[in-house]
Amino acid sequence: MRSQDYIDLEYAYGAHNYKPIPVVIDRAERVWVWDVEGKRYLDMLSSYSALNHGHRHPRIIKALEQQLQKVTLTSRAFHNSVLGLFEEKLAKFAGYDKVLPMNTGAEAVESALKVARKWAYYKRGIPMNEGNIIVAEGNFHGRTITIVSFSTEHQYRDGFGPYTPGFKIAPFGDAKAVEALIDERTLGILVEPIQGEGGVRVPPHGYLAELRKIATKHRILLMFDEIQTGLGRTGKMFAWQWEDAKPDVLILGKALGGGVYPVSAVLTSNDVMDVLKPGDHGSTFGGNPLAAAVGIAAIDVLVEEKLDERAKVLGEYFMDQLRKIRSDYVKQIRGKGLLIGVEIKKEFGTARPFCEKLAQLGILCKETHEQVIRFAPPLVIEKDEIDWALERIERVLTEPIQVQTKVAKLA
Ligand code: IF1
Repeated sequence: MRSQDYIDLEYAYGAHNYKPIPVVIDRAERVWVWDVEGKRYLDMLSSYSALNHGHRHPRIIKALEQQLQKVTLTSRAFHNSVLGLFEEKLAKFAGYDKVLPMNTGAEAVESALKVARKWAYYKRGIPMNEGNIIVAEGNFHGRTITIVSFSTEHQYRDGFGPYTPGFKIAPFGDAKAVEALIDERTLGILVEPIQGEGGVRVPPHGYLAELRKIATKHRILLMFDEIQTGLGRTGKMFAWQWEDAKPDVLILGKALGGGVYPVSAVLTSNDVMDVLKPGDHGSTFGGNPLAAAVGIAAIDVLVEEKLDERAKVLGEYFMDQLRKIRSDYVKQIRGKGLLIGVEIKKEFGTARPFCEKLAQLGILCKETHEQVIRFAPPLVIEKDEIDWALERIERVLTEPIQVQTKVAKLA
């Protein structure tokens, strides 16, 4: 079968909820992937930052293979011989008392919202079922009905109502606007330290620290969704460390599974997590032995290979080199560590054609919010591989491009 055959099958039998770049990946190793025709590509999306360790990291594969020979799934009806080890490692690594192990990012966000609400009603004296949480305009926290209920992106909400109440929207990056929205029923603030899907939007320095002060002052929970920014991606193990703004609730996912398995978690204090009593919350796969084994290896590799430091040094280099490219198309280059966005001026159409051209030259990346090319390679990338990419990126950003405006939405 050829690439097109696989594409046709997905079109014939799969939901059309994505418009993928027409590349059919068949094999992957570290930062490289090969399509079914054997063409090689440099992965600069990392499955939206779930592949910080690169594809099939040997230590993570080894941990997975060893656990596969023992036990894969037990449910939480019983204990297993890996979960406690993972929870201890993760809690100490991130600096929290307790871990709530889940699977996908959206599940972890939903779980954090439940724990925060329960804490508000049972420990903070907010009237039962009356609490509200302040979120940011341009947020992305997943695709469940509650989460899209507070999305500001029309397409993510359209047709999925009625919506879950109890959320207020503040402009991203403006701490004073957040404080102005706090009322006697506000129980928390939920933001991404950097908005990934929002277009790699980095808030003004001091925003996170300001939110930390405001949450402390009003005795409400500061919750950071670090599903995309966490685990080394921005040049620190956690993006909050850029401002020393440690949240009350930290939400992790994606790379916590080492690029081989869905692993997510909510981390917080005993005081907050203790509101959960047996039976209050759960998940068939949450905290399963395979997830725990992979999670342990993912943390070990992050620490021992200093992936956060690599992201900082290589990200600064990558961004500096990108800024040296003289391109009429580029409006702004922004980001932190190896989470980088190249914004294309609207008069030159959307970022999509640039991503398609980059794919033809062997680079896999994806547009976000129409105008932004997102570069987020695995944190194990080497400098010479970034140089290999820069040559091609410079070509695409300086050669004539077929201007493609936003495709008219179906009526
Ligand atoms: C899609 C976006 C990225 C996330 C943050 C929670 C989740 C995500 C900060 C939910 C997931 C993924 C989802 C995927 C594409 C991708 C994405 F474009 F959608 F927004 F990365 F920016 N918090 N992001 O980034 O985690 O349930 O997916 O495990 O839905 O298209 P999940």
